[in-house]
Amino acid sequence: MEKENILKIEDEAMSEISQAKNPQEIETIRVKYLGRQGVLTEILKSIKDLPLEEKKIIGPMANSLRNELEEKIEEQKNKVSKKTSWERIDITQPGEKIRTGHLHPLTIVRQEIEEIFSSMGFSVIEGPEAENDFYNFEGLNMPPNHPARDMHDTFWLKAETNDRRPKNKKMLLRTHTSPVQVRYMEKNKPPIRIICPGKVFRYEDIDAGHEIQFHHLEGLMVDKDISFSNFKSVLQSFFEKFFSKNISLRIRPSYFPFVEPGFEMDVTCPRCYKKNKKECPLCSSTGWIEMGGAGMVHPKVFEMSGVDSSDWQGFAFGFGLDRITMVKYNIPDIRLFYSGDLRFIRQFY
Ligand code: FA5
Repeated sequence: MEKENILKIEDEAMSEISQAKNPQEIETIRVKYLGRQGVLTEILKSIKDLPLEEKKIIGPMANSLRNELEEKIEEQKNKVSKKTSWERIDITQPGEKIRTGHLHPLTIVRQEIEEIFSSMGFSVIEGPEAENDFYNFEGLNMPPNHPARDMHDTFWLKAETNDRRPKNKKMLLRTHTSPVQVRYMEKNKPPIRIICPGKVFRYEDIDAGHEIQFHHLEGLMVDKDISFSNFKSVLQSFFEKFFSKNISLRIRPSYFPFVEPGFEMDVTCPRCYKKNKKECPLCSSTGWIEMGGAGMVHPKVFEMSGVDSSDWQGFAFGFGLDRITMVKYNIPDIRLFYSGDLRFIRQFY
């Protein structure tokens, strides 16, 4: 009889405890079963009066039920108690690193270049990305149907410009940052020392070295008696500071309609400089990397921008910002810059 009674108490007590919703309800149940006059306490008290055979069975059963109920009560108390979040924090655990935002590698390099040129007296000037035909082509000595336009695979826009000069009224996404020199010379008299960084667009096949949207950095210096040696000296100083090592600059003759003479600039490959050139994937083992174009400003460009070329001379240059960043950090593929892949971006903290 006592045995069935204990099993019944066990069923009821366990079910009541697991349904209790707050510490007060749990306490009421505890008192009901385990309090001084609790149901189980009364049974425990009466064990001493039982016959020996029954004592042997009921004693351990009642004692073990008391332990079980105490455990179950503790468990339920933890479940329903509303601990604040800081009470649940294990302060012995190592902290989690908080990630902060940071600059994109192209922005880091752009700022670095701007600082170097600023230290040489150049100002940073920006221009519009949606340009008209005059500034992107005509004003740079590329009238309509000029064959050099073929070198720039152009994204034409549907909009038309209201600028009265271009014979071709169409607008386009600028294919280089050279239009900014024309805009600047129209409004500012020499002497001029500017750099013009920014996005440019070309309708080209995309591969490891080419994108349809990339960045150029243009430079223009106009003053009295400016010669090719000034150009070479400014660029040589820039490349040495930028790559923080002894870099040689190589100038090759080339053609751009807005300069005369025109050049192409190469720098010694920073990866295999003074090492074994045979195994360098960056410069295809030539030891030189093409950085961009340059030249002495064409008298026609001066004329169209309102600058008297008999008084003033100047040089201009333009290189790929993406390209120079790839060389500096040994980045094998231009597409990584625009991939949004955090594993790549996070290397530039
Ligand atoms: C020009 O765009 C001239 N405006 C540069 C210039 C300025 C010459 C002033 C003379 C005086 P070019 O088309 O070569 O030049 O482009 C310059 C650089 O941009 C190239 O040397 C290369 O480094 C980079 N470049 C060209 N096309 C791409 C492309 N699709 N993706 C990434 N970089 C490119």
